[in-house]
This record gives sequence, structure tokens and C-alpha cells, in this order.
Amino acid sequence: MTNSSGDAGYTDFTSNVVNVTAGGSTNFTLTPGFASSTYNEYWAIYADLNQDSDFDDAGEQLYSGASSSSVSGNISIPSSVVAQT
Ligand SMILES: [Ca+2]
Ligand SMILES: [Ca+2]
Repeated sequence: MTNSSGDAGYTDFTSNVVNVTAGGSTNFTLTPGFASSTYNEYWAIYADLNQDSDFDDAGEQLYSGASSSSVSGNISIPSSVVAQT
């Protein structure tokens, strides 16, 4: 999944779906774009692991960080997650 947020500030990509596997992991890369000078961007990745329509539950923030350049990492999906039917 590759998304560009454009120049509008925050962009909501929650309608985009990517399939993951319980007990599996997936790599990600987050790349900021700047019109002129660079500055820190604040990143977060969430998953609604218990499928109750929010991201407030323990462990649902899979990644957070700040950088002015690309960041890559790996997020793990707990094996206890039940597949969406
Ligand atoms: Ca939740
Ligand atoms: Ca909840």
C-alpha cells in the first residue's frame, strides 16, 4: 500500500485496507515530503486488533516516532488476533 498525503496536512487513510496475518509481521517505510525546508514529522501506525472500531486498546498503536527523513521498520501482528470474517 502506497499513499501520498498531498499538501493538505493530515490525511485519513482508514478506508484503505491492507491484509495482515495473525502472528505475522510486515515491513513499512514512511517517507516525508517537503516543499522547501525539512522538519520533524510525527508518525503513528494503528491497527484495530480487537475490531471494536477504535484504536484505544492496549497494543493497538503499532508504531510511533518522529523524523525528518524516511523511517523503516517492522510491525508484528499478535498471534491472538482473530481474523475478520
Ligand atoms: Ca480497538
Ligand atoms: Ca476499545
